[in-house]
Amino acid sequence: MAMRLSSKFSKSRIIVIVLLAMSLTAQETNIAKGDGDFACVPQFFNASSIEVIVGTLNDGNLESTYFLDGDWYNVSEVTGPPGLDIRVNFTGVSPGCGCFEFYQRYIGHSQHDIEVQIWNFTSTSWTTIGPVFWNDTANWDCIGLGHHGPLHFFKDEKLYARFYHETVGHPPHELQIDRIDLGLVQITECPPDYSIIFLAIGLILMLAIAFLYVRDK
Ligand SMILES: [Ca+2]
Repeated sequence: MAMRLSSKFSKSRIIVIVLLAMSLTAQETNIAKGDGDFACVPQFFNASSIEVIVGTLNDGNLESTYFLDGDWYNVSEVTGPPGLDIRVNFTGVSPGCGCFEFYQRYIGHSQHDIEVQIWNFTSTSWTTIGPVFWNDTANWDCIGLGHHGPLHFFKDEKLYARFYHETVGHPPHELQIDRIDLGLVQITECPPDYSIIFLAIGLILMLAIAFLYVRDK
């Protein structure tokens, strides 16, 4: 039988069958990666609380951070150190990949910056994920939580963030924030990886085509 199979198949026919099987597996591999209509769609969470630990609250409240509407949460630095400490807590969030994003304007100084930090439940310490630089023009910042699912940032569906000016502050400096949210792709809701299943289907189809070809000859 093996001799008969090899004698009946030209190289070009074998290549066509193999390409067909590879095409099937490649299509599903793309789906598993999250392309197209099957992509993981991020969820956006508003903060559940915001509190000035260090600094002077000039204007705004929690609701000010819900919408991009010109209603700003506005805090001035103090001499410190630290010069500023604003806690932003999220509840009802499950571990996932994503970013902490906010629309802000930092009226400060080019040599000052504020760090965005997330509470690490594993090390029980703050982890710096990125800076907020001085800028006169409001802009979006989206600071990633990590590439592989930062599970240590989540506990009991909670995540704690803070804006922190570690060094001495300057009272005329202000951090103004119009919107804050946490954008997450929930790991458990991503499409399963069907690659292995479709690889098997592709191989079975290839063998079936080969069988029919030999039988009909
Ligand atoms: Ca607002």
